[in-house]
Amino acid sequence: MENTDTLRIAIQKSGRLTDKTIQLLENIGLKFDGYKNRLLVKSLNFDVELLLIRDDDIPEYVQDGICDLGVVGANVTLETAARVEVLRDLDFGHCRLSIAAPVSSNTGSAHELNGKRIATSYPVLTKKYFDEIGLDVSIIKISGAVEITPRLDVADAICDLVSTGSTLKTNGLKELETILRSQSQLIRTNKPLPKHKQELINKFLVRIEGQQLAEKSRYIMMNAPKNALDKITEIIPSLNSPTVLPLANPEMIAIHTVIPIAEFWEVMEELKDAGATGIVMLPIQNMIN
Ligand code: PRT
Ligand code: ZN
Repeated sequence: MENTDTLRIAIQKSGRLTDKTIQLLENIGLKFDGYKNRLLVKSLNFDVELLLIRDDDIPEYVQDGICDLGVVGANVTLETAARVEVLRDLDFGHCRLSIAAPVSSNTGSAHELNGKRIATSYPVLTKKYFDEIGLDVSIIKISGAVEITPRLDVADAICDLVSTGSTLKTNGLKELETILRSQSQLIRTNKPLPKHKQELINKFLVRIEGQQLAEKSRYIMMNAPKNALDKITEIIPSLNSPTVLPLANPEMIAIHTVIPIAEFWEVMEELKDAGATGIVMLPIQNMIN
């Protein structure tokens, strides 16, 4: 497939990353008209098209310049050893690649696995890890249901993706070592791109940054006695100076500001103690600093 003048983004066709990826693209203003059962989807409002493929193929498509950008887990990019540029971590699809062994085997550490059979869908990263710790293991490449291989006596231990850990538990396995922490990333081809494509990429990066900042922030509003303003301003870890508005009661004011969500819960009690009432917290759609 030849690349054209249209900026082409490779995304996962159907899997864990698909919905979040499409949501991200829509949040940064790209409009599309249906994705189901389609390989190539053109944007309705930008010179952009999506190529919907298996996630395993994304890094190589981007490396080879068939696609200009891709959204894929770092685990896949690193396993395929594709030469691409990572533009941004996207803060979804978080997981870890871990070594696990049957609880019943009494293995306490990955260092005890010398000479053992390790089943995995990630042979490159698994081998690299065992080489680094100087162990000689035999790696068995399995494309799915890696977690059942010890029970079938196909392997002594596994190296697989974990998020909640419940799959390991259900299969009587315990995590011994995390060899990689992963999340979805926006990757770009290393091939030179025409100016109009690079400009579009720059525009999307600014929007993604705004989107990520917005997701981590909240707009908060509160009422307070006028004389509490200094105290409240001190408490608020505001990104900017807060907005202060008069209220019908001349002794009272309204204070509006944007703060990181994590800090909101820490300061809420302090705000109340300083005299703030009617504290309202709102989500933010997007934010450009
Ligand atoms: O068909 P295609 O090849 O495109 O998809 P796929 O089946 O290879 O991948 P998919 O859709 O399962 O996952 C896509 C990406 O999501 C992965 O490459 C990771 O970057 C990311 N991701 C995040 C995960 C998980 N979390 C995850 N939990 N990928 C897989 N899992 C598996 C895990 O291995 C376990 O078997 O989900 C199971 C449940 O995990 P626990 O720990 O929550 O029980
Ligand atoms: Zn896959």
